[in-house]
Order: sequence, then structure tokens, then C-alpha cells
Amino acid sequence: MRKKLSAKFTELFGSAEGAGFYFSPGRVNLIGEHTDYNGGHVFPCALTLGTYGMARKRSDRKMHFYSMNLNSFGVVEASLDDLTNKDAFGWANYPLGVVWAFAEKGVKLDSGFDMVIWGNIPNGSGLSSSASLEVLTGVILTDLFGIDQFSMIDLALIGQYSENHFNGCNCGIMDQFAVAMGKKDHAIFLDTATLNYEYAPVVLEDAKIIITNSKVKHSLVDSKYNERRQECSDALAALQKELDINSLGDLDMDTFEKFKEVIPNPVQVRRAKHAVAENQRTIEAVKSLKEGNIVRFGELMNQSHISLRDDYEVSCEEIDVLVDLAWKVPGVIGSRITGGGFGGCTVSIVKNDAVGTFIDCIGKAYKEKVGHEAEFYTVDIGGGASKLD
Ligand code: GAF
Repeated sequence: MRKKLSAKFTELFGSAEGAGFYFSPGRVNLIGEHTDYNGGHVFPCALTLGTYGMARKRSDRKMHFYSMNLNSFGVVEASLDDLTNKDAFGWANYPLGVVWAFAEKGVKLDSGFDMVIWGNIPNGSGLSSSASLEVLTGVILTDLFGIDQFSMIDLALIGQYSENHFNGCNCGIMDQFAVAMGKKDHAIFLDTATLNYEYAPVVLEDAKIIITNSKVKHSLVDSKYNERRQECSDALAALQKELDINSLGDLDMDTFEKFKEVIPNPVQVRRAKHAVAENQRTIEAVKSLKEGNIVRFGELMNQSHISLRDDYEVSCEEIDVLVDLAWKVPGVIGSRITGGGFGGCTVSIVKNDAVGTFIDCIGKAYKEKVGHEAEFYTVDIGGGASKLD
């Protein structure tokens, strides 16, 4: 990979001498969906798929961004003197947003830089290619400019800040946190209210984690995401009139059931119910995993899907086809939608000896029902974003 990036960097910028080489992963969330902006728990892990970058400081105030995946954009040129989001910049608004967020946090770069990236996170799959790129940029900037005041958690928060305020998606912290703090063979049990976290080993002796890509991404994902967030925030405001709570993550199901009628809007009741129940499920799922009770973990994954489909309404026909098919394959321990929703991927835990059948049966039936192929990836859990040697 280094060679490939180096050759492109040389072609575009004369030589690759003195350029740093970096990697930032994508992520898959095992359980705990749409809880991260509700003060709840999440349980994601970093993938070995991700975004590679090569970058070097310049002596002027220009920034050059080039993606080997989205090469139709050519070299995007921006200036440190105009850190604003522009439609024409396309994907480059993500790294540019991080430069902007550094400046907002008081760290203004004293020169520009050149950056070339290449990634193998499937486009639009919901496996966090934007968080990967944001955290990659944070790692690049701290390294190139010798900035030492930001921890990896700060870089995650800066990535989220740039996505919220520069790129208009009101996302929570899960994706950037998983990308920045990932650890090989571990998932991260994160309390998004406090940012306390714990690594839990994911050692599935006789099973594998399989991601299935529906290869659909429905439009308005960001606006529907922001709408869900608003619905939860309105439900919380109604509950706060009766209860001393900071977030929906502070509630257990019994208390929620007792007080839910104070939420005036029935749609908001369902959204809040999902947030509360999913948080409880996530806590129980991690406990089950630690106790070696993978069967219970799988049941909770299935319940998570039903709740995301019926109460939170972030699934879609194609994803429901994949999950329904998966539930019927013997040897599937659990299967659910993963990530923000409205397309993207499912995550399933599948017994080793059922993986072949899983891919064959679901692959064929999905093509028949939906009209195009799904893609399957076996998950290898990798480490967080870093400079490579
Ligand atoms: C997207 C967001 F970016 C995350 O913050 C999280 O809310 C997720 O959707 C749903 O769990 O990936």
C-alpha cells in the first residue's frame, strides 16, 4: 500500500521524500445502535479495513487533497485562509473540516500540506469511512505539525466536532471513538455519557463475525438521522419535567414504562423506548459475552434489530431481507442491522461450519429478491488509527 500511495504522491507532488504514511480503520458496531447521542452504551470494534494516507507539510498556505478512490475530483486545493465547506470539494470537506476544527480548538496550522489517500472500506456501506478519514486527518496533523496536546480521544472528539459543525451530520461519538481507540481482537464497551470505556476480548472460538453489505444507501440518510436525534431530544425534554435525568441512557425499562405517557407524541415514545431498551440490551450483551454466553449475545442482537426496525424505523426493505434470511440459516447465532441505517450492512455471528451455507444461501436468495448481489466480509478486528513505519 505504501508503494501505491508513494507512486501517486510522487506523480502529483514531485517526490514522496519526507512524507509520512498512516492508517485509520473503519468500524463495525456489534450492538448499541443509536444510543451514543442518548447517553447510552455502545459496543463497536475497529476493522482491518480502513483508509491509508500519505502526507507532507508544504511551505505555503495551500492544502492539496487527492483520493485514489474518488479520483474524478482530481487534486482538491484549499487554503488555510479560507476554511469553509464547499460543495466542489466533495470528500475533501472531511479532512478540511478537521483542519477547521483544530483551528476552532486553538491550533492553527502554520503551513499547508499535501495528502493522498486510498481506502478499502466499501463506499456508502455504513462502516464509517468518514470517521476513518476524520481521525486519519487528526493523526496526520498531530504528526506533521508536532502537535502534542491532543490525545487519541481528543482526536475522536475533534472528528465528531468537525462532522457536526463543518459537514452537517449531527452524529454521536461512537464511530470516531472506535476508529481512534480500536484494539486488535477487542470490542470497546463505551459509556457515551462519561466516555469511560473498557476493552472486551472478542474471542469466538467456533464462530465468526460476518458483515453483509446490502449495497444500498437510501437518500436523506443524514436528514433522517438528525430527525431521529431530535425526536429523542424532544422525548427527553418531556421526561425531564417529571424525572431528574440527563439522558435517556439514565433510564431503565421499568421507569420508562411508568413515565412514558408524559411524552406527548407516540412516535417519540417509540424512539425513546428503543434508546432505553437498546442501552439495557448492550449492557446485558457485554455481560453475556464476558460470561461466554454467546447464545444470549445473539438473542440480544436479534432483539436489537427488531427494535431498530419497528420502533426506531431506521431499517429498510433490503436490510430486513438480509436479516430475515440470516435468522433462518442454522448456525446463525445473531444478526442485525449495524450503523446509522437506511441501507448499509448487517452484522451476524455465524458458527464456523455454517459460514459457507450462510454466504451461499443468503447470497442467492438476496439476489433473487432484491435484484443485485450482496457482499460478505469476515471481520478481523484491528487496532486504532496510527502512523505506520
Ligand atoms: C452513525 C453515527 F455516526 C453514530 O454516531 C451512531 O449514532 C450510529 O450511526 C448509530 O448507532 O454511524
